[in-house]
Amino acid sequence: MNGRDRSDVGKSDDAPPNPAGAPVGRRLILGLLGLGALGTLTGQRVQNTLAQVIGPVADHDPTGLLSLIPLGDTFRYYSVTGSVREETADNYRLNVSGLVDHPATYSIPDLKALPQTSLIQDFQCVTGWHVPGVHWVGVQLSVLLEKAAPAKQARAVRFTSFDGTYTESLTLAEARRPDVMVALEMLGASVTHDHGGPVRMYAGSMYGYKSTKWLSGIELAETETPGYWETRGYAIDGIIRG
Ligand SMILES: Nc1nc2c(c(=O)[nH]1)N[C@H]1C(S)=C(S)[C@@H](COP(=O)(O)O)O[C@H]1N2
Ligand SMILES: [Mo]
Repeated sequence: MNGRDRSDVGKSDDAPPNPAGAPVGRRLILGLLGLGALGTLTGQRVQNTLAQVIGPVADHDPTGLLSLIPLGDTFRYYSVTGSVREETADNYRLNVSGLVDHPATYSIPDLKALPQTSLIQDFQCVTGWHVPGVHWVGVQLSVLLEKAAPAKQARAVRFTSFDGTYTESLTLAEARRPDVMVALEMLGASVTHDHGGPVRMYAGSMYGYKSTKWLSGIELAETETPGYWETRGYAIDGIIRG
């Protein structure tokens, strides 16, 4: 990585006083290169939390540029794969399997026939950007779990993506939180392809990497399996604290 480690976090400018006066431009650039600049832009609290939870900073924005570019409170597009096939509302299917009494396959109309939950809640990526007050509509994961009837030994829920690569997990207890949903709508419309549509996870109260896009499978298991980013250093517990 680019010299950012825990020891850099939170220091906005650790250069010693220079009586001759360092050129402002150089000092500014040095500051921006340090992660401290992110702390200034997004709040020390976020920065500290990030340092505790993640340690080395967010590799899905290795240059830090996506977060630093002042795009305002908007989503940044992320995919760990080059291109993802388009699933239409007609051919989309979601499989619920694993340690359950009632495995099932849901089409979009099947999901829409279930009770819909509407939620207004923030989205927060570990790289620093966040979108306040996003409107989400979908089916609470707890509703699907109830229908699936998890076996006694089931303690975790694993998610797969039809991008063929991304995976995630939640504990069964996390999966049952009321703000964890299989989202069909976000930002006032059907979830777009770029946002992981037609169906993505929204794991509220957790960092964005827990919210699997292009959701294809939900599998009950005895244990969590470290997901794509978790095998690359992220905490398996993605709950936002502080
Ligand atoms: N399949 C898949 N899901 C994913 C990701 C990804 O790369 N692939 N990135 C995660 C991360 S780190 C974030 S912050 C959000 C980004 O959602 P967005 O692309 O709608 O902004 O999706 C999460 N889910
Ligand atoms: Mo993220």
